[in-house]
Amino acid sequence: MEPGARHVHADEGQRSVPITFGRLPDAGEDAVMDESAVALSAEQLRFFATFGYLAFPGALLAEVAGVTAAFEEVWTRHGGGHYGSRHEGRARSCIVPFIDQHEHLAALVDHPVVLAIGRSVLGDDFNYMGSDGNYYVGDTGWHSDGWHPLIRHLKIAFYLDPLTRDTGCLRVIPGSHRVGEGYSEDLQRELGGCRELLGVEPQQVPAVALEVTPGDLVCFNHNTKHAAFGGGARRRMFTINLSQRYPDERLGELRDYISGAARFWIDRVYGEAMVATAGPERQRHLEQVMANDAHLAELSRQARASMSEPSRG
Ligand SMILES: O=C(O)CCC(=O)C(=O)O
Repeated sequence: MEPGARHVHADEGQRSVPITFGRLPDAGEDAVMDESAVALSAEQLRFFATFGYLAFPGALLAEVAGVTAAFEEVWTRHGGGHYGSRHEGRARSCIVPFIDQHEHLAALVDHPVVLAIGRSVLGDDFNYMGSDGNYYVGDTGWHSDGWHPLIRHLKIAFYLDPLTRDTGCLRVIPGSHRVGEGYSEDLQRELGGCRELLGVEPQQVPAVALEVTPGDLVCFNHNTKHAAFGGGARRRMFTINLSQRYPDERLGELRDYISGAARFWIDRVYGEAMVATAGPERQRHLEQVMANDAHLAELSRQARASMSEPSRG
């Protein structure tokens, strides 16, 4: 196996077939990059349920060059930084939606690894919930991306530069995603004031540092506490957010979630390339959000009237 590549076992009838992410299988090899056969192992699913994150070293190795070129192309088309201005390295620049802007990046929603994560953790009918592209600057403090007691949301993060614990890699606090449990509720209350309440600097909070090289994927539950410390002024990263499909009686919660996107001044959740290039499988992961984002345009109009620029995150 190539360095960085990783075997994931998928159930194929009675057999458990190792699927190698990160490179195409050799001729005659058992493992075929047939997305319908790829799934996470039972151990990976249990790890994710228990600790709230998973790492996939080398899962996108074969895609790094194309993905990086497309990432830079989207930024160039947007003036190089936030909201059409240059990236000056003083504050995070952010584009939302991101992968939606480029056919090649939009196709990541159809990638076997992304489908495997989505289907295994969230169900075959999971929702694609949008994406951001970033030039991060410096530290990101501890936070959760949501605090969802019932509907599972996850983020897949693609970092395009090598990062270590002290140069801006993602850190996660294992088990912090478990809403309603004493440990995670304590963290929810205490992390914001960790100096006064816990007597430690944010970068000293016990956590796992998910060091990466390009081609690695990291994935975490939105509830999981995460942060990054020591990053430079142009840390390249983009995300894919996925969720369970919302049951009909909770569609109001889905619309509330979608309302949050108004701060990015967007009228629809998805960008043009994402929708225009969607085949039947991708459409399945777009349809629920597309049927529930009609209110976003008016909220974005209001946001444009009250904000000086779209949100940086
Ligand atoms: O890489 C980082 O600085 C943090 C990423 C993050 O907080 C996020 O995507 O929610």
